[in-house]
Amino acid sequence: ATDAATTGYGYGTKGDYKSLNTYAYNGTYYLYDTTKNMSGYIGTYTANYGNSLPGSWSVDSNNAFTSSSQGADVDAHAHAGIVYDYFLNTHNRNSYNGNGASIISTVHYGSNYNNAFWNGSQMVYGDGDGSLFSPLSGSLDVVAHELAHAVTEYTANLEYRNQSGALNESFSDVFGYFVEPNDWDLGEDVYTPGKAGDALRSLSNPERYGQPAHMDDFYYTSSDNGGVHTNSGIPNKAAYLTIQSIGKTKAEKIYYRALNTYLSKRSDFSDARAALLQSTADLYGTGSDYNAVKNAWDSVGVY
Ligand code: ASN
Ligand code: ZN
Ligand code: CA
Repeated sequence: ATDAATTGYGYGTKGDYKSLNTYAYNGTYYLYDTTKNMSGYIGTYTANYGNSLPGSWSVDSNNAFTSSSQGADVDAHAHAGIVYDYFLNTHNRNSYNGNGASIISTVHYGSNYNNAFWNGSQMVYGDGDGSLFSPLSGSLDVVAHELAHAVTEYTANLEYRNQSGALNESFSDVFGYFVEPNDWDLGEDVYTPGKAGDALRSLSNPERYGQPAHMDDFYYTSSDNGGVHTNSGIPNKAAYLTIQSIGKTKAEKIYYRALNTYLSKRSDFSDARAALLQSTADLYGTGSDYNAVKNAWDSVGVY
């Protein structure tokens, strides 16, 4: 019987060809990537349109994951690898726990499910209803957003409510940008597949999607854990202004250091400003970069 890491291929939800790290076992091929330098592995499962987690391994009989129903599996597996590589190569962080933990994804969760989430142990992706969303693993920035929630949980552990929750959301969006920096939008690849040019959120223009971009417009609500997906627009806009000013290469180091070193459970927007300023000072001194970060947070009314 064969029992070995191997390379397969498949097509993503958009029909794009992707090489896949798979594993052959007794004549079946698994979306099971053992090629990373981690104690764990990257594994992709399917819930088969139900709600049990993790579900069953995503497998194929000939290592060609080419059927249209396998597109979500292919994308989740390949995108998880890309996000893993990003944190290792850019931040020297080995998986979300910094210690090589396995990265598990489940696709085909539920029926017409218009969301994706980190459940504290793994990532979960719906297929969308085909109108509001296409299969959510098809978006690299969505996958990065969800895995960044895991990184946040193991670092600052920002409490998922009110301002700390909006920061938690914002760091996930900002890492979504850092992993896929081709535009300022989040989720554009899977949001309203029948409509071009829109997205779930925007870092550069939060207002376009109903989010505030300044403390004057902070949204007080008891829903969504105190508006965590709304008020994230404020720190998102500060991140956009920072990146515009000092560039991605410095900004991503600053954001990671703030999350990993300075922020904690109850941190609020003011604490984020202070944490990012301290991180900037540590890494790049108190000159023009420091002033750019200060100006960004001044612009959104957070002091
Ligand atoms: N997709 C959402 C998110 O990651 C799910 C949630 O509300 N937690 O923020
Ligand atoms: Zn989120
Ligand atoms: Ca994007």
